[in-house]
Amino acid sequence: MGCFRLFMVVLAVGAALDHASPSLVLLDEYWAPEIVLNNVAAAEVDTLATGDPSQAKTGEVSVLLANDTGAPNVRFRSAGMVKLDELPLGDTEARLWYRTDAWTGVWRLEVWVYEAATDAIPVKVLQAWLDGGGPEGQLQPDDQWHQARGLVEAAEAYDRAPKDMALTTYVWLAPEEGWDIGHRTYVDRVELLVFQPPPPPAKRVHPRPGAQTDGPGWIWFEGEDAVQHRVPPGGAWAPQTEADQQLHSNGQWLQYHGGGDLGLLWEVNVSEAGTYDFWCRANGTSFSWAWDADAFKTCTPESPWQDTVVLWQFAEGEVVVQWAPLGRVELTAGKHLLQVEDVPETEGFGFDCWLLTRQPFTPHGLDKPPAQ
Ligand SMILES: [Ca+2]
Ligand SMILES: [Ca+2]
Repeated sequence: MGCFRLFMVVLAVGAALDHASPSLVLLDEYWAPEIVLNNVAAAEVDTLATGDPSQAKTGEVSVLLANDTGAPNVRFRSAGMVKLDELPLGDTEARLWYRTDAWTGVWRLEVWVYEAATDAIPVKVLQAWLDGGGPEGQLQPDDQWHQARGLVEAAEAYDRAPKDMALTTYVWLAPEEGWDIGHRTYVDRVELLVFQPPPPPAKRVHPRPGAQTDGPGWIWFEGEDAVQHRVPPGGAWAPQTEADQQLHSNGQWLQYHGGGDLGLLWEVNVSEAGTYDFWCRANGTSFSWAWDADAFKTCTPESPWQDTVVLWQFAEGEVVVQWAPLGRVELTAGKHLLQVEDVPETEGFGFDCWLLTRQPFTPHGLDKPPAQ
């Protein structure tokens, strides 16, 4: 183990910190030193008995490790069970709280497990070099509580250990440096934190101006396939992840948040003249629309929006996408223009898709009317 390795570990941890999930606590309120080496004295500390709550960082109990010579080297029996397949390598961090008056070594935290079918004695499956926050990962000897952290990697028995069963666990604190420094060092809450990788980001959806999907008696077209619009690029309500995109027809909508004089225009090619029910899937906003040279009609948040899907929730509200029936429209065969104006200037809007149908239609998310 060298400084380079420790440095890499610290870098990787910093990059992953934003996506931590709840942790698996291995040691906190029960400390049972089992193997004690290198002249360390190890004793559970019950702060209710000592009367000094500062001797524990979490709860009431910690452990005190003390050396006059040697180094703090101790294996604990752990109350926490571990399932290795819940601790993905590269996405799991080991953490512990420490408070030392003088020890400036570096600890390697090892996780040992016991599984009788595999080995007759506990074996080492995981390890992490802990960055104590001092120079080159050393502990900080200021007698204050600090957290030491390190990414977990496989140790020698990892490959043969069962991955899908809960295993009796041991935690070994092994000193890497810092020999023959007299010290008193408290340790509390040893835990493993699993990072969740960031969700897959949204993929680019390229506009196809004038595109439409024709079924028997219906025409479906996407908001984002407008033939013209006065909507700036970007916009705060664009889907950010693949999961966001799955809530939008064609993975996108034409949206914006804040801005004046915005307008939108779609074109459809009607193959069969007739009377169509006209539906809009949007965010429940107000807007005016007109087919060709017809008079503008108005949709408002009070219109009968339905089939609501919540896209994002914020402290001050939520963004939804939902369907609204906009009445009937008589269309001849051939090309027709749908014009939308009067979208809100200060509140956001988003148009996901439109439907013209001569079939009965009950909105259900992204479901198009039957193909037959
Ligand atoms: Ca504790
Ligand atoms: Ca869409």
